[in-house]
Amino acid sequence: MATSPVIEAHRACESFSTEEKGMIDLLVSLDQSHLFKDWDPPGTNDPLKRQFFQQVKKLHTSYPGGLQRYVSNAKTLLLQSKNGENPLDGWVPEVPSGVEITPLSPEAVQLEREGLNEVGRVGFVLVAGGLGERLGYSGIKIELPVETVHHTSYISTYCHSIAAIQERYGHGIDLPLAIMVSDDTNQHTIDLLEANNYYGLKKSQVTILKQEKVPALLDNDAHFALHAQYEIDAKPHGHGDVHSLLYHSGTIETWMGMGIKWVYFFQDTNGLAFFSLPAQLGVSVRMNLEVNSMAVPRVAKQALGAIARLKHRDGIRSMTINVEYNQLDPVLRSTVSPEGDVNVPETGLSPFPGNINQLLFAIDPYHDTLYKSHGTICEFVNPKYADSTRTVFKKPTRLECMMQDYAKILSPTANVGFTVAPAWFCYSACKNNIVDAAAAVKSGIPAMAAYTAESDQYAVWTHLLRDLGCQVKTSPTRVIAGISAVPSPRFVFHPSFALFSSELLAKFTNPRHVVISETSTLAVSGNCFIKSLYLEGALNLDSENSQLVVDFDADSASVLRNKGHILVTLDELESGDVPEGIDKSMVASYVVKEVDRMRGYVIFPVEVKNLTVDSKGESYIFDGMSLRNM
Ligand code: UGB
Repeated sequence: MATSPVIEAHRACESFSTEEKGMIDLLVSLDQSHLFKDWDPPGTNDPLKRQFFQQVKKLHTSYPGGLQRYVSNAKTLLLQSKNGENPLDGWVPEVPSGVEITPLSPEAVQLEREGLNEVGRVGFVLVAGGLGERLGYSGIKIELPVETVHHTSYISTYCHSIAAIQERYGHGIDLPLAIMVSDDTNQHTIDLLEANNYYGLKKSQVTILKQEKVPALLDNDAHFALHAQYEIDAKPHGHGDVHSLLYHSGTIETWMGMGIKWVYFFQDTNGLAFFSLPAQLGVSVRMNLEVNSMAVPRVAKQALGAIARLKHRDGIRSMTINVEYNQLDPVLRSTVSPEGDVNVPETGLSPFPGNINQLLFAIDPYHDTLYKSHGTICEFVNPKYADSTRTVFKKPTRLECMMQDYAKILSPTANVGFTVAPAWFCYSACKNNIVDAAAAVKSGIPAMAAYTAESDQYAVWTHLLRDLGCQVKTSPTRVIAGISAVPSPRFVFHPSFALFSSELLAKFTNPRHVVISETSTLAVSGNCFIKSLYLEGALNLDSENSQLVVDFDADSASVLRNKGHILVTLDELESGDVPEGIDKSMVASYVVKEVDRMRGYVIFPVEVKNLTVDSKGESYIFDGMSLRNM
């Protein structure tokens, strides 16, 4: 008679500790005996068996309520999914009303001004545990370059922005940054921070919170999947883990003790994440919001969660929350709109704005809610079924949770709102690989790719400088690998120079005397001021301490002209048929990297004027092509 895998497992581990053997019993009690099939006899592969028990212990202790709770939650949610139950059943979506911001309008300027009084009391939370499967990058996403003139990474942009906020708007508080990582990103993130001296922050300002994974599920009975014989297949549980980590680590309590008043959540690859923060803060202050989500106009079916007002059929309950894009269409069809999520003809946009997961919470109510809920956020499951009876999965699934679903655990009286701004001002993430992005564009959906993210990073300054009165010309839209964007001019402004729109006025002191051609690149870092400048090429200004004033003699007809940067597509690079002005040998010796393949081009610095002022405290005027002491 064949012995059961469980008895075999106990035999296979006869010399193991009571705790390890207890893990066998735990798994058996949860109907997971299949995990012990074909275990080797005692003495064979014992280290692997021990690793297995360590993994089970970690999965058990890191999930609130342990694996019993995980399996029980999974069975409930899988049954609801099998039965086709709509989690939004009983709720009717309505177009929500939030505060719309037109950047640089008098109202937006006023909101930004009010927000700047508060921005020095913000604690920052970067969720960076995701692997970015849609993007398909081999490293961690926060190391990716936001732009490829100086190759500034996302993490560098974020940390230097926080350092700049602290320096310019601080109240003597070392502004804290919590980074949520996962096993996939933890070590790499720490190595990156260490190697770069925490990008202008003190090590003590940065808290790393590691989210743990959850078991992948094979079927509706919540049987765990194996990755290898002695290893459970474990998958990320979603960015919603951030709330329980902030609670259990005591981070929010510590931040309150430091005088922090706001908590700002943002994602790993949005280089525009800080532009709208002051105005968003201004809205929160004015409307006394405990939760304020940043949103952008959204094309119907775009893979952005939609902000909607849901009213329950009971006539009593209502809430303003994020409805994931895959849920919005069905709930609309089954309630108020048989066509589902469609664009309004006049605007070409869905009436439901897109959530960009830049969430601003007032810290006091957040702390109170965390205290009550321990940061546990409602979960969901999204199995892809392989059969019509909805019993076989195409691949193992798992329970997940989302940080924006925090709004669902608030009381109905909580003051929750949102702020909408155009995407050029606050959102251009790098989420999709180049092939999927091109396919999205064909369907009229924004690419959200490396090329568009980089171009939008430059374009935000074009918008702001033009509004100031500078003459900034733009290159025509260019299609590269099926994705269209405006690649230049390129502005690479370090946060030490300028961060928010309202800061530009003091930096460009005579905007009518600033003329930038469509192919130019202007990179500025530190204590620089631009009085007048006629640029047709590339200029790099850098002054750490002393004041560098660029004052082109407006009467002279001279222009700072050089070959600047030249964009070469990978097709041009491969064929050798490169644009005029670039030395073929420079291109021929270039080794194409992964970040180049992600965007479909390389930007070559062919001729760049560099003006770097040392830290001797001298001031310079840049006059035409010469540099002289004041
Ligand atoms: N992340 C983690 O830190 N841990 C995880 O387990 C998973 C992710 P995605 P998603 O703004 O475009 C969200 O995968 O979840 C981090 C919203 O749900 O890029 O598909 C990860 O590192 C959706 O409503 O996005 O979609 C990254 O920083 C929509 O608005 C962040 O979480 C969409 O974002 C987001 O992860 C969007």
